[in-house]
Parts: sequence; structure tokens; C-alpha cells
Amino acid sequence: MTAPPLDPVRASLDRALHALAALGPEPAAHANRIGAILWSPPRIVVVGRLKAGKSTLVNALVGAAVAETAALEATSVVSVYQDGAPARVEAVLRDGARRPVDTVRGQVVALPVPADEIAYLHRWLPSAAIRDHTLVDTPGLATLTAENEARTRRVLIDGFEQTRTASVDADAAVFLFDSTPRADEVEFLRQLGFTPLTTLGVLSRADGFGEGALGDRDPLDHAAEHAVTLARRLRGTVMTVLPIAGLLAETSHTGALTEADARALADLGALAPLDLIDLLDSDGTDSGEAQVRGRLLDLLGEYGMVHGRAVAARGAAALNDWLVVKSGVPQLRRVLARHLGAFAAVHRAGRIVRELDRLAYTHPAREQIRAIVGALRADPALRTVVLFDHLGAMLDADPASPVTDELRRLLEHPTAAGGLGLPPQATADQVRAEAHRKLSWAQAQQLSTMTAAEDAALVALIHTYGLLARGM
Ligand SMILES: Nc1nc2c(ncn2[C@@H]2O[C@H](COP(=O)(O)OP(=O)(O)OP(=O)(O)O)[C@@H](O)[C@H]2O)c(=O)[nH]1
Ligand SMILES: [Mg+2]
Repeated sequence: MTAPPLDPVRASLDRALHALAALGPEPAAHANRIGAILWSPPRIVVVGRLKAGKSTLVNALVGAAVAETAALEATSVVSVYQDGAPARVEAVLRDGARRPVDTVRGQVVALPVPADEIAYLHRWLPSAAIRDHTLVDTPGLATLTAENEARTRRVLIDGFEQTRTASVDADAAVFLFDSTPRADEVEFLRQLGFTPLTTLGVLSRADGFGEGALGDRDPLDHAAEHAVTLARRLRGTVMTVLPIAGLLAETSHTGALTEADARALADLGALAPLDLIDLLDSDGTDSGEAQVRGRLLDLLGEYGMVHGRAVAARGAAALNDWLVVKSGVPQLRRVLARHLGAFAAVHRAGRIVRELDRLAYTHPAREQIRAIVGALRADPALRTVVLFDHLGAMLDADPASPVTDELRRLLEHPTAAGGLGLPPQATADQVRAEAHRKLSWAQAQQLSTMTAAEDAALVALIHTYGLLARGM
């Protein structure tokens, strides 16, 4: 395996950890522990309502049908999917102890202890798709399954406070909903401590959206339009909302489709859509043909069957390509890599700074450690990490403050012009002038801050605007 490239943020954190290790054997042990966080890939947790399609999407992203979607007890525990060989599963118990778990083709057959005693299942499989970030599948949230919710909560929120060994420190979230999310789901997400920059909304089951496969409107187009509306409405919670047809994604990304499937689907091409659905509805499982259609329905859903027949005539590869495009996963992968993954890495870097902060308060060598953290916070390479940390604090303290908006814009836009709210074609002079204007604004704000978080955030903003005003 190749080591991840040493970006400037990691390089600075690595230097700080080396400085910590140089203070003696005991600080060196802390440096090693914190270093393990630095060098493991960020963790992205998939959360959402019961049966929203979380495990199906995880399978698509991992590229193998490993996450159980049938009603097995394994669907009621948190699973962490990490790139690694050999493929294996360990149950991490609530006291941190680990037990091997039996699997068949990657799926869990039976849990070694009752689900209640398990903090999470740690699962390794060799998959390039999860090399850059580890995926965490969670049991569905629903008032009816308070137990599931308690398990997710315990591992993601409470566990953090209790034994650190039995907790999953997630850095970003994919939040799934198949219609408009409920207020309690949004609240749950807020409690997980993610910011809109580390939360991606997914409108799942897009292939069945609205009137479904037989409606006048294409459900995928309809879902795409609804996703735009939801993104606007949920702006305080998610970075954006993407429509995803997880079933089409799972089938096309796990190699489930065969030439025989494509032929069988193409053979149904002559039926009118309504007649096809009637036929599927009336199918028992006795005849061979009905079984073939049943398999196609499991793989493609009604939408895939009705609309995939023409392309199926060109073979399994063409059908697979069509499913990939319709699934929405290519777009999801782009957002994961460029935005969510990037901010997950920023979140992770922030955690390391906070770990060092904590040491700086409690450790006997606190003076030296404080100097190390101080240098780190002032390091230009960590500017994004520091601003992101302030955004998190502001979202807790005063989400409606203009300071929160300023932080978010600076973080969301990689260019100086964009970060200041100027159009991309703004000249260097215009950028400097706007930075000056914002600098004065921030200094004026300082006279009437409402919270300690705002106080601290303004100091960081003034520093950033100062650099931009000097053309840096
Ligand atoms: N048509 C269609 N069916 C889907 C889609 N995604 C998931 N399903 C089906 O919905 C059912 C539940 O999907 P899961 O992926 O197990 O949902 P989950 O959110 O993991 O469920 P829990 O873990 O039990 O909360 C399965 O039968 C899937 O095949 C989709 O995009 N389209
Ligand atoms: Mg599931």
C-alpha cells in the first residue's frame, strides 16, 4: 500500500507530533496515539431512517455486497468498513475487547455475542474504493426502533465520552432520506457534531421517487429537482443534496449483472410498461420464467426493468454503464472525494489539534506542549483547520450570526475572491479592497460580540482578512 501524500496540513501536524515525542518517553506514547489518528483515513458515517437504503449504498461504494440488507441481526449494529487484507470481521465489544466473527462471502452469519454487547463490527476488505476514507454503516433511526437508535448514538456520541476504544470517531456524514427528513433526524445529526461542510444529504431511492416507474415524470428527474429544493431548505445542515438510486448503484458496482440477465430483460422489450408491471405483480415463484423476472426485479427494481429494456438489447456491459449513470454514484463519488472527503480530513486535523490542546492542559510538560500547539495554530498551513474549528464552535453558539456566514464562505471557496464573496473574475485590487472592508467590519464587530466563540472567531477572521488585504 502506498502512503497517502504528505500534504502541508499533515506535514505540519507530523512536525508537531515529532516535537511532542522529543519531550520524553511518556509524551512520545501520546504522540504515537495521536499519530495513529493522523495516519488513518477519515471516517464517513452513513446515517438515516430505517430502510432508507444505507447498507445498499455502502455496498455500492465499497463495490461488494458485504453489508447485510436482509432482516438479520447484523443490520442492527454499527459496521466500520476499512480497506485491508485478508477480508475479515471482528466484533468490538463495549469494553473494547475484540472477538472474531464468522462470515460467508463477506456477510456476517451470526454474531458471537448478543448485539447489545457489541459496540461495532470492524470489517476489513481489500477495496481501493475505501482506501481514502473508511465507511461506517449504521442501523436505521426510527421511533419504532429506539434500540437501534441507542446503539448508533452510543457508538457515535456517548461512546466518545466513555471508553475511547469502543467508539467510532466519524469525521463526516452521509445523511440519507427518501423524502423530506424529519425534525428529529435533523436534530440527531446536529448532536453528532457535524457541520454543513461535513454533511452530505442523499435523497435515496430516487428510482421510485414521486409517481415511480410508471408515472408521467421520470422519477430520477423529479428527484433531482426535489433535491435542489431540499438542499436550499437544509442549508444549515448539509452542504448539498444528491439524488441516488442505491439499488441501481449496488447492482452496477458489485458485478451482479450477467449477460443472461441482460438477455432476459431485453426479451421483455415488447411489453407495454403497465403490462410488464402487471406481469411482475402476478408472478408467483413457481415457473422458471417468473424466477428470472424475480431476479431482475431484485437487481433492477421497477424503474430499471421498465426503462432498461432497450439498452439491455446491447448487452450486459451497456446495461451496466446505463445503471451507473442513472444511479447518481459518479456524482456522489466526486463530491465525496473533492468536498466531503476534503472537509473530513480538515475535521480530522482539527481533532488532532484538540487532542494536543487537551494535553496542554493536563500534562506535566504543559508549557512546552502549549508552545507546540501555539505554533501549530499560527501555522499558515493550518488556516483552514483553524477556521473550520471556529465554524463548529459558532454553529453551536450562534448559527445565525453573520460571523458564522463569513467563516462558512471562506471555507467553502478555495480562492481569495470566492472566500470574500466576490465573482471569480475580480481583480487583485478588488480583492484587497474587499478584504480591507471586511477587516474593518470584523474589527467593528469585535466591540459588541455576543459569545466567547464569536470573540475567538473574529480574531481568526481578522487575521485572515489581514493576510488577504496584504495580497497574501
Ligand atoms: N428500488 C430501490 N430499492 C432500494 C434502494 N435502496 C435500497 N433499496 C431496497 O430497500 C431495502 C432496504 O435497503 P437497506 O439498504 O437494507 O436499507 P438500510 O437503510 O440499510 O436499512 P436498515 O439498516 O435496516 O435501517 C432493500 O430491500 C433494498 O434493496 C433504491 O435506491 N431503490
Ligand atoms: Mg442497513
